[in-house]
Amino acid sequence: MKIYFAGSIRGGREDAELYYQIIDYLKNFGEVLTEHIGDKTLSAMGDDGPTDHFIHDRDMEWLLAADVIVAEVTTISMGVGYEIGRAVDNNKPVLCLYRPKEGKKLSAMISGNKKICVANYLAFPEAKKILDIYFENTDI
Ligand code: 6IA
Repeated sequence: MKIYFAGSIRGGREDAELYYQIIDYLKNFGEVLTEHIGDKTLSAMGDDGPTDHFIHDRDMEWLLAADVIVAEVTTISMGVGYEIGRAVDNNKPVLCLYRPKEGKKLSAMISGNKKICVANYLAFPEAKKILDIYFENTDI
């Protein structure tokens, strides 16, 4: 199974360590196409390499090749929101992992979309359980 993991880059890298852990765990279920999202050396500038056109086209190719999209959506990221929208448009199953915070609410465009599965959690151990249940019960 091909898994596209989406997480904030230019939206902020404060959860980079968590992305790394989730990606590592996702490898139990299939091939993760986007391992670089968990690269702790990657800064919020996220442009230390290819051009933006290259990044967009390559990521879209991976997204369209993926069987499932798993997104960590706590850190607000325009790119992650865009990827989720494109995934839904292309009938890909989408699981969003979200850590609720006092005074913050997930975008209604994500939580209000019936085609998107949103799971709230507090920390990585709980995210692992969510992934176990999701991949056990989802017919992908
Ligand atoms: O708006 P954001 O930058 O936060 O969007 C993050 C999302 O867009 C991620 O889920 C990625 O799939 C995608 N994305 C944005 N920038 C990059 C990127 N930058 N590389 C790969 N995917 C990206 C260059 C880093 C590279 C040199 C390792």
